[in-house]
Amino acid sequence: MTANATAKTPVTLLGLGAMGTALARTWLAAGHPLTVWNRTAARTEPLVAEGAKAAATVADAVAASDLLILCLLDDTSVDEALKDADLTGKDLVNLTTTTPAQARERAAWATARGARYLDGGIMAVPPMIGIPEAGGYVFYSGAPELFEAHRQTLAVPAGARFVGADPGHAALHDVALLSAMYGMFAGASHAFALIRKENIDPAGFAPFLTEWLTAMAAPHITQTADQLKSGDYTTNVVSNLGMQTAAIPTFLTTAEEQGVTPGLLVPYFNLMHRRLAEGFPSEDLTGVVDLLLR
Ligand code: FVH
Repeated sequence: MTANATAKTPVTLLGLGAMGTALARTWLAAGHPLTVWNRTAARTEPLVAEGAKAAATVADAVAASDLLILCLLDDTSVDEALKDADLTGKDLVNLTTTTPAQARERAAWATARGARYLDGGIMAVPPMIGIPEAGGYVFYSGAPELFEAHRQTLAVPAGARFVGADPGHAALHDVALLSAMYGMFAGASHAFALIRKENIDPAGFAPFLTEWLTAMAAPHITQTADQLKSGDYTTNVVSNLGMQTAAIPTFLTTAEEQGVTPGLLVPYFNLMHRRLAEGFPSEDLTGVVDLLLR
């Protein structure tokens, strides 16, 4: 072990899937003493060759460091991995994707076992880990003092963004952003389907789609946030609900002409119609947000 390594916080990482392995390599490269455990032990071998210690059991892994980082498949795998572990005095950082309620339950579960708890939601795919210019980061929430204590270590693989003391908020931010992403992917799928049977090169069409979505995204998101905060959905409206709803038949008829099901868009259009019918033609699309709340 080098002098540099002794100065860095020892880390134990449980879970060496695609993401766990990418995370592990960054802590090794940064000189952190790293102990790894994985259910399928063979996955530890490449990392051992790069300088990690492999723990044969979860108990050995937990005993090796005060800072334990989990990157497992789901909440059930966390249960299975840690069911017999003694977590007294440990700092637990759980990067496993969960729901906000699961994160809150896990925080209470960890506290009852004598551990401090921080939850994380990873906003990156494995190739972005350890590459600052790729823009990946991790949302953290839970004990603020725990985040501060480990901020530097946590920032090694990707940016670290703390979003509050409620342990469910990292998961909530994570799922909210991913849900928006899937909505955008749905729109892009519909657009590609519309041109699919024509003599239009998808690769030539792609930059138009990217440019349009990029130009629309920031103003729409900022405006929605401002209007939700003020409660006035008619401020600074550029394209009002009445006008936008009037264009819906064009979108539906074009889909029919192109032999494309409008199924991905119809639920959104229905909410626009509903808000219009409730008497808000001068609003932006922000009223749809309220209609989504049950
Ligand atoms: N990969 C990605 O693109 C996304 C990016 C955003 C964040 N997610 C979340 O990160 C968690 C881990 O994802 P992953 O990519 O590493 O997933 P896998 O490659 O499938 O590896 C899964 C690991 O979990 C272990 N595991 C599964 N079940 C159990 C269990 N019952 N007990 C103990 N360990 C378990 C599995 O072990 P093994 O199959 O190798 O034995 C892997 O180590 C995840 O929450 C993503 O949503 C990734």
